[in-house]
Order: sequence, then structure tokens, then C-alpha cells
Amino acid sequence: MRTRTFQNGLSGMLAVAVALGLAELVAGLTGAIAPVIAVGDLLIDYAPGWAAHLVIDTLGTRDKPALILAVTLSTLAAGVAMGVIERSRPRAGQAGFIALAAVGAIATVMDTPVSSDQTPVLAALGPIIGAAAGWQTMRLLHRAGTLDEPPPTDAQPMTQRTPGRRAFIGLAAAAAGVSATSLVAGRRLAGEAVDVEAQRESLTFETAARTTPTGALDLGGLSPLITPNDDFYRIDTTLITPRVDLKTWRLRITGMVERPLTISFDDLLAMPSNEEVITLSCVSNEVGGDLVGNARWLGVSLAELLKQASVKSGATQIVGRSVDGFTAGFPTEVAFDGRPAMVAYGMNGEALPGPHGFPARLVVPGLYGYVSATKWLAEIELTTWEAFDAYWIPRGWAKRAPIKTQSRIDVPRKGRTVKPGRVPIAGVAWAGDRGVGTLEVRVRHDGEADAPWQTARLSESLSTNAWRQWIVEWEAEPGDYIIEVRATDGRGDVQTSKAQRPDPDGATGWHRVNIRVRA
Ligand SMILES: Nc1nc2c(c(=O)[nH]1)N[C@H]1C(S)=C(S)[C@@H](COP(=O)(O)O)O[C@H]1N2
Ligand SMILES: [Mo]
Repeated sequence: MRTRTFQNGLSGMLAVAVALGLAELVAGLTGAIAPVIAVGDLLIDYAPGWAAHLVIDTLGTRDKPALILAVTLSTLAAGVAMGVIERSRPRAGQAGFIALAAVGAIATVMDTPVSSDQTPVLAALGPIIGAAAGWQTMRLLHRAGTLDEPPPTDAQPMTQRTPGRRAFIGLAAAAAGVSATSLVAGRRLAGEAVDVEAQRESLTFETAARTTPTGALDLGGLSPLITPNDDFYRIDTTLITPRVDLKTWRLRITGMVERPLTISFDDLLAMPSNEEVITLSCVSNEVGGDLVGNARWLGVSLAELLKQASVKSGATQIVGRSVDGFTAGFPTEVAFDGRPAMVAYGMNGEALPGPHGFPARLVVPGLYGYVSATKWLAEIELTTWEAFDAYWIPRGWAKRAPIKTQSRIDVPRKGRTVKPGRVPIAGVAWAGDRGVGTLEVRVRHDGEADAPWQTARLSESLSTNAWRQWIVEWEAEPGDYIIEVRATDGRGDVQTSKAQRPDPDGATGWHRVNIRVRA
């Protein structure tokens, strides 16, 4: 009996594995989204706001393979259940596969962005073909598994290699093979369709980014003045980095404009470009956190693009929409108040890396990424502030989100024990588009409330939109200490000590690090 249950469960699981594999293969052939990915994307999109942000940041980029795995394993587990139940309720398996096809089809269709050239029907093809094949696989496996039934009275133990058992094992192996082969082939087809790396390599720019900036502080453990692309934090809602084909990519400027524009990548390259050092921060960055980076962005001025399209009066919101449907919106005046907001295609001297929005993204100094920095940009829509709420707004995040003044201690790390004597204390500070004016540090004995503030030396200001490194030398004597830091922005406003969590519009408070000095 146990063997039978095991066999039924295995049949169901393999049948579902065939369904998933074939669905990937069809997706690879048609350029559609694989159902497992689509379901994962929808789980992120429809999770309550707090849960989605939790998943996206705490598990970070690393959790995405985990989410894909979780969806896959749950589907396989459903297969096991279907296989087992099928025995007593012969219609259950069929119903299960119809349900799988429906969920997969709905998910892929919903996850196919309206802007893509993919027709929704084609997107649903994979789940439907996969489920049909899965259903047939389950029937075959069950038939093979029951060849030896009913057991004759001189009960033949199931452990013997009866014809049915052999047939079952053969079929099971074949099913596993079909599933794995089609999965691998499907993934490969999807990967080959558009080669982002090859396209990036074909692009070279004349930029200042290959030279190291002068006036940078260099100290082990201190964040570099310019964050290398590979170390730049990454946050987005997509499970699979969108792969954009330069040949077919278009940026459309739509909505409340006199002249809607459609711009190709070559058009963009032909326009006058600017290179700007801008610090980008995620709203969910905790005090002292690392969801912040500073890069040299190369691109076309947003103001210039919008002038070409001629914004109608009353268009109070600019919405960036990505190829995968993500949106971020900010006030129109931000594009015209002099800060160098841009459609960027270069990052630190290279084409934008795939994970950071290849081929183009918005970068807006002074605003958190979730309201401004749309990656894989496909459309800039002019609308009103009231008419549209972008992706994170209904999920409980503030609609207006200027970057708050923050400073971080990189060295020494919290909890460290250092030797008495000269100890460098260093870190970075940023203040949106307001610039960092001064930076102060204080070191107090653990348990004491106060200590004098000491002014730090700052790295050169690369722009008012960029972070600055800071450093002080401290004459350390044995004891337990708390180091605190606060920045003053270019307008003279001191960073608040009031601690606030990241939601709804960015964390505040001073970064504190406890250290011990021991001989
Ligand atoms: N298409 C798209 N663009 C996006 C996002 C996204 O989920 N999808 N996330 C935004 C958020 S919340 C942030 S903080 C920045 C992060 O940019 P980075 O990953 O290049 O650091 O991208 C923004 N642009
Ligand atoms: Mo973010």
C-alpha cells in the first residue's frame, strides 16, 4: 500500500514536472514568460505592500531564485497530491491539470506587459500545452503502475520487477528526462533570444568615468567615492531581469504633451549627453544600511526631452513605465528646477548593466528610487498628480519622497575591538540634491549622554547630488564607546536625530556604532 501511494505521488510529481518543463520550452520558443516566473512575479505584485517590500529587500536580490524555487516546489507538491488523490477520485488529476493550466495561463497573460509585442494568447500557450502533456503523462504512468493489478491471490510482492513495474520505471525515467531537457532547452532559448552582454559590449562611450576622481579618500573598509557597478545595490520587483533588444527598444513620451515622441536607442545616443555624479538611495534603506550607491550616470537631460515633446500645462506628474510594467512617478517641476534629472544609458563609463536597467533608465537627483529611477524604461507619461499612483504608492509608501539627509559610519565596523592610539573613523554622507555641507562625529563613553562634536574632513564634492566621504582621526583610550555621526546639508539643515523607520517615506536618525578599545 505504501509503495502504491509512493508510486502515485511520484507519478503526479513527474507529470507536473513534464508540464513545467514543456511550458518553459514553449515559452522559450515563443518568447513568452515562463509560468513559474509569472506566478512569482504576481506573488510579488499582489502581496500586501509590507510583505512585498519585506521579500524584496530583506531577502534582497538573492531571494529571487528562492522564490522561483518555492513556486516550483509548491507546484511539484501539488502534483504529488494530485497523483495520490487521483487513485480514489479518477477525475481529480484531470481537474488538477485544468487548474494548473488556468493558473499558469492567467499568470502569464497578466504578467505580459501591455507594452510588449507579445500577444497574450501566445503567452498562455505554454501552460496549456504543458498541462495537457502533464495530464497524459500522469495517465500513462498510472496505467503502467497498475499493470500488475489486481494482485493475484498468491500475492506477488511489489518489490519484484514485474512487467508493470518495469514499464513504470521506464516511463518515469522518460518523463524526468523530457522534463529536464525541455526545461534546459527552454531556458537556453530564452537566454539566447536577446544577448544583453553582447549588446552592452558593442557600446562604448567617451566619458570621464574611467579616471578615478581626485579628492577621494582611500581607506580600507571605507566605501569608495564612486560605487563600482558590480557593488551597486540592486532593488526591483522583477524575478528575471528584463532583456531588452536595442533594435526594437523604443522610449515613448506620451500623455499630456503637445508632440508625443517615439525615440530609438540611436536617437537617444545622437542627442547631447551629460554625465552627472548622482547618489541613488532606496527608501527602504535603514539608518546605516547599504541600499545606497553613488555613480557617474551618462544620459540625456529629461528637461530637454520633455521640451521636445512640449509638456502641456496642468501635467503635474511624470510617470516612468518600464518594459515589465513597473511604474514610478514624481512631480513635473522636478524635471525643470535645474537638477540634472536624466534618461541614463551609461553607468560609470559602461552601458547600463542589465540589472540596473539596460538600455535606459531614469535617474533623478534627490528622490528615492521607488518614485523616480525607473529601470528598463519604456515610456515617460505626463499626467496629473491625482490621476495616477505608481507601483509602490498603493502599497503604503509616500507619494512624495525626497531623499533624507543621512550619514553612515563604515569604519570601524560595529562591535569591533580596536587598539588604543590613532583610530580613523570614516564613512559617507548624502543629502539628496542638497549637497553635504558639514559632517560631525562624536565619540562618547558607553553610558554617558554627551560628548563634543568633532568636524570631519570631507572628500571633494563631486556634485550637490553626490555623497561625500568623511574621515576623522580619533585618539582612542581603552574603554567602551559609541560613535555617532550627523551631516548638515548644503542649506544648513542638520540631519535629525529622531529615529523613524523606512516606511512610509525614508528612515531618519543618527547612525551609531559601538566599539571597544583594548590594548
Ligand atoms: N523597472 C523597475 N525600475 C525600478 C525598480 C523596479 O522594481 N523596477 N525599483 C526602483 C527602486 S525601489 C530603486 S531603489 C531603484 C534601484 O536601482 P538599482 O537597482 O539600479 O540600484 O530602482 C528603481 N527602479
Ligand atoms: Mo527602492
